[in-house]
Amino acid sequence: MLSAVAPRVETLASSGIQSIPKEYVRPQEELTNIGDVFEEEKKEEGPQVPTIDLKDIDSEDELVRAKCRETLKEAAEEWGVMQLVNHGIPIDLVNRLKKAGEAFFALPIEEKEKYANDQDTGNVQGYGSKLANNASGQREWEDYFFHLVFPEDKRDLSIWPKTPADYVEVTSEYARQLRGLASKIMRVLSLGLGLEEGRLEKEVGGMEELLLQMKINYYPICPQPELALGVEAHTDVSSLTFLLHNMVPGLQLFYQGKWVTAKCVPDSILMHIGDTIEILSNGKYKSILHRGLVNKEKVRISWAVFCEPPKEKIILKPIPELVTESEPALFPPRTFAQHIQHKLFRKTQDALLPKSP
Ligand SMILES: O=C(O)CCC(=O)C(=O)O
Ligand SMILES: [Fe+2]
Repeated sequence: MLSAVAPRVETLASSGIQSIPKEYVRPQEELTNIGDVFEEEKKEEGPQVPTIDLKDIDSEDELVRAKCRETLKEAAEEWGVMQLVNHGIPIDLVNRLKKAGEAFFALPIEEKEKYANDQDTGNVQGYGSKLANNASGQREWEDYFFHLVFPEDKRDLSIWPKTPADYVEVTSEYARQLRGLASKIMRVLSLGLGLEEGRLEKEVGGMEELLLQMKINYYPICPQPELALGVEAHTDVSSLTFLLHNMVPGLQLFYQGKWVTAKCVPDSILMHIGDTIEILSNGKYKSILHRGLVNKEKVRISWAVFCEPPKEKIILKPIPELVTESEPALFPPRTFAQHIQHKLFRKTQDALLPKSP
């Protein structure tokens, strides 16, 4: 049995190694499609992640409003991911949030270790590095800080960073504002399915039960970025995920059989439709496969907020009104916890299957 204490990728990265340990090297099939992320980001040809302007989402003018909402709905159906601009969250607040996260990660590793989580005892909140999750021992090139940020009465402020001093205030305010944006988006997505505007919000637990979990992903510089991934390919299990980053490219989306690199759009928030809404919408809205590349020049940091339904209280399944004879339910009923288990199980099974030549 391997020790459960994961080494910090930051420690490895700053040790001056020229080649990365084999646990970080992706399998052969994957290595063929990992390119230089700066080159990839420059590419103008081919499909691009849609940018959705939310300026008119609540316009008094019915036609203007409808047009804005339609573009959001179409992007959710076609891509399941989009860059939101004019999202209503003050840019100054976003910048303060990023500064706070950067200041925390700028602390010496020993300081950050005081916040280390303990995955063995189920203490998932805090500073950590992902343990290898299958028999092959495969690892990702990142460290992270993970904690619940909303609803406020479910937070455990004792594990939040005490440095910088404004971390709690700024992160709390961002979470509050993001919770409002999530409601707004879910109203539009509900109407887009021909449902009452409050329906998706209710299906995922409403103000009391929908949990906002923040994960600050810290991707150190990597001496062999063509061999590693910051985050391996996955879909988010959340209802919605909101993502900020420090303007260093890395995120790729698997669209129409190809990896598309997300451009860095100033003052935007990238939003994913997660599995939860894909299931509720019976596949009408997509949860897109994505991954993160690393590079050898710049540290990348991203702030993901996963809006998650409660683990056990809600059974997720396609909303009955959306299931018809010609469009049967594409997903069996499962709790959120069961859904996560099911994905893990499938992944383990896949890892056990012999690889095709
Ligand atoms: O860092 C990124 O851009 C993506 C991170 C991600 O997909 C995740 O944390 O689920
Ligand atoms: Fe993700």
